[in-house]
Amino acid sequence: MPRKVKLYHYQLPLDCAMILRGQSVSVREGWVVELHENGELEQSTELLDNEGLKNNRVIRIGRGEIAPLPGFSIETAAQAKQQLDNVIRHWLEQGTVDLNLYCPSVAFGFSMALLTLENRLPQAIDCDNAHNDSCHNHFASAILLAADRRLIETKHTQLLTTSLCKLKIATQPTIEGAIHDGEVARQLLQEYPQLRLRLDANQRWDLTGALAFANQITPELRSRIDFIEEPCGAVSECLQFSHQTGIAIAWDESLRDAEQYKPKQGAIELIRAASAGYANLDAVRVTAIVIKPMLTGSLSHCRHLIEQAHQQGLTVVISSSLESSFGLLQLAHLSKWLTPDSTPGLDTLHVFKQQVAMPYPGCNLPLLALTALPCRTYLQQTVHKLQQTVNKLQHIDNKRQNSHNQIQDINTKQHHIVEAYK
Ligand code: OSB
Ligand code: MG
Repeated sequence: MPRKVKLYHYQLPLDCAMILRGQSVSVREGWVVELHENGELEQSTELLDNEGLKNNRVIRIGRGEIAPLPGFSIETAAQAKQQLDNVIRHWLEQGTVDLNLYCPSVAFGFSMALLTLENRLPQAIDCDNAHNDSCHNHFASAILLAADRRLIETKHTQLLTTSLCKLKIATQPTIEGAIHDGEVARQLLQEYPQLRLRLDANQRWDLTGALAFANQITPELRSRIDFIEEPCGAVSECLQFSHQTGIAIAWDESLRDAEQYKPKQGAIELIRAASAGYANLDAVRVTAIVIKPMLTGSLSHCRHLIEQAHQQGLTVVISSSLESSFGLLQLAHLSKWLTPDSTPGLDTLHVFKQQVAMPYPGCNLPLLALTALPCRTYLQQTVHKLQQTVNKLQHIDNKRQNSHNQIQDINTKQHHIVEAYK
């Protein structure tokens, strides 16, 4: 059963440069891995247009995206690429891989490729018409807002009918910045009475800053804040913040920090502690976790965390790590499948100028086909070697045929000479 892999490389210029944890990023780099394998003839199998059916065999394909995010991923793009080469070679030779051995982006992207190869990603949302409204609803994501009044004004019409959005706060980690962001959050809640907010401070405040923010928001308005992600730099400060303000908090970075500190246990311990409560601090509410699969690891690892969180009664939000439209679409399907009651955080396509491989419903950016990307093909070594041997044999056979012809030539000439002397 020969296998083959294609690896597409993208480098997408961003609409404008972004500062990610102090790193300026103007080009988003990533890969789409495409696994090919011969399979049984099956109705639902995705077929390749011309190559799909060869000698009555079906070639199944599966795809996943690998895009470590600068400033957030523990691996660099170069490290991910090297691991990708390794995992691809291993899969070609063995047909199986142990994804625990690889960095999060490679483990996640490859696991999605394996999942779709097996046709096991439920496409609950069948969407032929990207502009169909009901379809668009299925892809609902929390609208992403920066705490900037002018930018928020441009979304006024959308905000009138939206029930949930995510406000990024703490871009200026000063007390003045915190007060400013608190005012913006308060105005949003006052102006749009149907709106609930998720807030995200990305660990940028200390407790004083976070409290200065909360002070701008009255207790009635606070009840429409679903949670604030990572208000402070330290877990203990986040807990203090919730204790003192009654505002619920959600873990995102802290889950990965805990995992780094205590592999295979740290994240689970933080999740379990959320519902067990904190003995010395009453009224602390940790109500949600955010999972960014690209930063977390294989699908089975993500699923394990999701199950644990659900068991503790926590909300799980699947969230973007600035994937291309292709990766975001897979995340939308994953969210519909694994966290059906929770709106994912996937409103990040606006940072791009193009989409890749698959258009995201409701997004009008031009589409870059996979075939337009630089691509490397990997073949199974055994097949490759066999092919080389066949080539060599053919070469020898050609030579034998040549010698045979020459001998025949000589024989013919000899015959002529003998005839001439008769
Ligand atoms: O801070 O959660 C973040 C995207 C890339 C890197 C970091 C973050 C994000 C998002 C994604 O905010 C959007 C979302 O979660 O709604
Ligand atoms: Mg965040």
